[in-house]
Amino acid sequence: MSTITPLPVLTPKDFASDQEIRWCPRCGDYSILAQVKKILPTLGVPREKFVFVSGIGCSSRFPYYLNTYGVHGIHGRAPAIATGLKLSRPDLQVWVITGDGDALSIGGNHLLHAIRRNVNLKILLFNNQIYGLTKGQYSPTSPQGQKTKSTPFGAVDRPLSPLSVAIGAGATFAARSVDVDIQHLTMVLERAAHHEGTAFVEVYQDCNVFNTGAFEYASDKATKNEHCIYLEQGKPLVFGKQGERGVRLNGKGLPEIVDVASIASDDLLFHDEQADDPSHAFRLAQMRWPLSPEPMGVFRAVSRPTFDGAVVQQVQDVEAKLGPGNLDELFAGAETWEVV
Ligand SMILES: Cc1ncc(C[n+]2csc(CCOP(=O)(O)OP(=O)(O)O)c2C)c(N)n1
Ligand code: SF4
Repeated sequence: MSTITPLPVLTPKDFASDQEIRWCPRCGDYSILAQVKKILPTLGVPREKFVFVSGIGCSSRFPYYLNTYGVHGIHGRAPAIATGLKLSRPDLQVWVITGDGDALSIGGNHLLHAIRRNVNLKILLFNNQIYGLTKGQYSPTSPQGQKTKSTPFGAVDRPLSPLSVAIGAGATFAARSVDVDIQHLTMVLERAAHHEGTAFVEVYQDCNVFNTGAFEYASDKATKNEHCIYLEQGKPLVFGKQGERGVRLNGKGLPEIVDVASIASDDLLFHDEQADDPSHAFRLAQMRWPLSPEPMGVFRAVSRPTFDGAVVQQVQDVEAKLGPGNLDELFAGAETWEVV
């Protein structure tokens, strides 16, 4: 007779490490860490199966502060390191923590390919629209005109939208939340944690030292409903204190703002995160404050085969047909040469 030993019941405290936290007081990173610690014990995954992989930046110090396995990696390379880890140890739940500079400047290439391949990773991009660790240079998400240490007269180039990049690369899960919007962030993190494939989450994060207040429009409880559309599957896109304003598509297929009372409710744009075609999600990702109300929540959640699943399957199929491979034979095989 076999006995099943139940997993110990863990709490957020069990996921706190003994490391001294080096973020500035009131940095938005604290709130994100607290919400991640809150959801980890609820996932039914043994603590030793979690790995947090990061690059370089303030946000990338995250793995030190969790009592899980972790890798503080190389600048921009966290998605590549995490891909290798997930391929060699499919039993692990692998999270990537990155910043807007880490993921989209030096790491743009690596981020794209992890998403394109649909590697089973949860990628959290802390977007503070600035390089925090190196003391306030502009980043690929800094708005045009922003004055920073490296753009003293204002940034002249146009910023990237992380969600547009992710959806353009074929993200099977793409979402956005805000560091201090605790309930919303918790919901988004839980959804990401349960997604099979790359779950890409942009978290607006206040760098209160070098770019404070950048996301006040989305974090101020009193006014955020007037600036943000909280996406719900199958529901119309509405916003405003009482949901009195909404979005519909005009004759050119572009979103326009309408008074909900003035049109038939069927004419509003309805959210479909499961749409096979990514156009709807991409259109939402293009809606950015202050030009338009900004969507928050899950933009896209579709099911596709994962890269790691496909590779593991391929190895099994080939081994079943040809037997296990032999690395020594491969290295000493006919197709080698000597450099003299
Ligand atoms: C190869 C290399 N190039 C540049 C740097 C300098 N550097 C460290 S962190 C960073 C940017 C971090 O910005 P972001 O990812 O937005 O993180 P934050 O500190 O804002 O959380 C840069 C350019 C580095 N450490 N290594
Ligand atoms: S510099 Fe900014 S991002 Fe870095 S720890 Fe301080 S407040 Fe946070």
